[in-house]
Amino acid sequence: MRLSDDTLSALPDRVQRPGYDRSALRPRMVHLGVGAFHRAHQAVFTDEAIAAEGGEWGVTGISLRSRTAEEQLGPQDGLFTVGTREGEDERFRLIGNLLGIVTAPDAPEAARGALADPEVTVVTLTITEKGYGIDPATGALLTAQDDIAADLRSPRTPRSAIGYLVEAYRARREAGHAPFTAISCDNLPSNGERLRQAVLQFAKAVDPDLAAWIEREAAFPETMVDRIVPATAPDDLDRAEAALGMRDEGYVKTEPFLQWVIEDRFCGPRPAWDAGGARIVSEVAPFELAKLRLLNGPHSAIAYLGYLSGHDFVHQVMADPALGPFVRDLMEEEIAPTLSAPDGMPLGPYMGALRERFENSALQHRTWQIAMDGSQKLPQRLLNTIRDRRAAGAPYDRLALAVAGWIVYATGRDLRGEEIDVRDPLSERTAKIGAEAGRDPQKLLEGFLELGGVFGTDLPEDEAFRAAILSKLKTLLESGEDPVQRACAEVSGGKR
Ligand code: NAI
Ligand code: CS2
Repeated sequence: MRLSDDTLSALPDRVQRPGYDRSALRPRMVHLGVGAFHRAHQAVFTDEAIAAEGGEWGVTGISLRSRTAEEQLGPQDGLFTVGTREGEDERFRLIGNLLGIVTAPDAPEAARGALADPEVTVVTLTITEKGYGIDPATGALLTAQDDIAADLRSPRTPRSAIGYLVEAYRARREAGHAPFTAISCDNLPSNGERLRQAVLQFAKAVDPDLAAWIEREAAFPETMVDRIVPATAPDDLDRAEAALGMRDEGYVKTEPFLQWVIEDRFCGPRPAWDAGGARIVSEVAPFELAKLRLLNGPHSAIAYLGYLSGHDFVHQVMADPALGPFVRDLMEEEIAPTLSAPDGMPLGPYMGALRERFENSALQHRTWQIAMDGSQKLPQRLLNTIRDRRAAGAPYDRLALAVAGWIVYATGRDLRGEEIDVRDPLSERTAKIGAEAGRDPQKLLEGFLELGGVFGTDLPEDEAFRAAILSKLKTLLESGEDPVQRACAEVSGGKR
């Protein structure tokens, strides 16, 4: 039996149901990229908002790439469950606001129609960092990238996220309708501004008047989004099936923690997300910076150093006698001093809570998953923090070790010479650098520092930065037992 409107009544009582009448919803929002994160985050807040304050806030999901989401959710009438895990305990809730899924490459007209619908006043996005088609170091639109270049040539039949948004603005303006509020929920630095700039840069290239209209009328709020949502594994689906008494191909697993901070900048109606637990504030930057640096920075360090140490899961890295304390010190000594505490979020308790979240063994969060797309993540997670440390004349050995960990990982060969399945838009290039440099730390450094989209122009010119990364690469690549442990001991200066 598969979850759907017809089988819904057979779900066990312990599954929390939507607190509203699903049949009263209409498509008032579009979401681009209905992956794991959207289902366990924005979808939950929207369900809470509808239950608290009503509204017809149904969502049409659009997949810009694969059919996966449609295959998972289409036969289920858009229904799916979210499993919240801690210890042995798992709580299930059913989400009711997803009304349908469109796979854009199969049905481009339906995707364009959904975005042009004047009833739709909000578009949210979780398309991964690389989905924006921007340079990770500067935020500039990559006009030569395949999808973006194709869309600039034929903007009426787009295939990229930015192309779809601009075409929707064009259609709405031409029909005399208002634009929607576009909300990036990806872990980009200043995600609202990055999305706005990418849209404006694209629109200026195709129609400057349209760009001026978007700039005047549309809104791109900044957001800080947080909930750890690991990719669903096949045995997660089996386990959920055993608990639910039916198959839910759209099931996602997550942690209890949930946070959404949204800038109060909307150009039309929106769900009462604040009544659903989100914070709507005038300035998101301090929240976003604290989250990207203290959660995602250490997460990436855990991913690269943990993977190279032979750990499959985040909680194993946290239990490692060298890496656990390394992560604590990285947060407390090198990252926190670059931040000011956001309103109501003192950094000490925040860091303690983050470590506990990383220790949640029920999540089974793979280091390999977090290691993906490092070229798109490094600037906001680690390198900008290094820039602040260096400007303050403060040491950054642990941050440098994490960066060196990425460099080794991105070559596609681990410390024993075994192949790594690297998923990254730059993987071909980084593998080539790795192949040419071999195990020579200096050559590796030189090759990687040429990646301007990652390191910018300032860091490669900084002798102290080069020396810091080089020394960590040397330690990692030296022969002998357990180089990651040795490197952690080196940067801890004997501190435990
Ligand atoms: P996922 O792999 O389950 O889903 C990714 C979605 O992005 C899919 O719908 C995919 O089709 C789409 N996508 C990938 N490349 C694209 C491209 N080039 N253009 C357009 N769409 C593209 O991943 P998940 O877990 O949903 O995460 C997605 C993003 O959400 C992350 O990259 C991150 O920015 C953000 N996020 C994720 C969290 C998590 O713990 N999973 C928590 C906080 C933020
Ligand atoms: C992770 C994030 O996959 C990754 O890169 O660091 O997706 C992380 O789980 C979220 O940002 C938590 O909110």
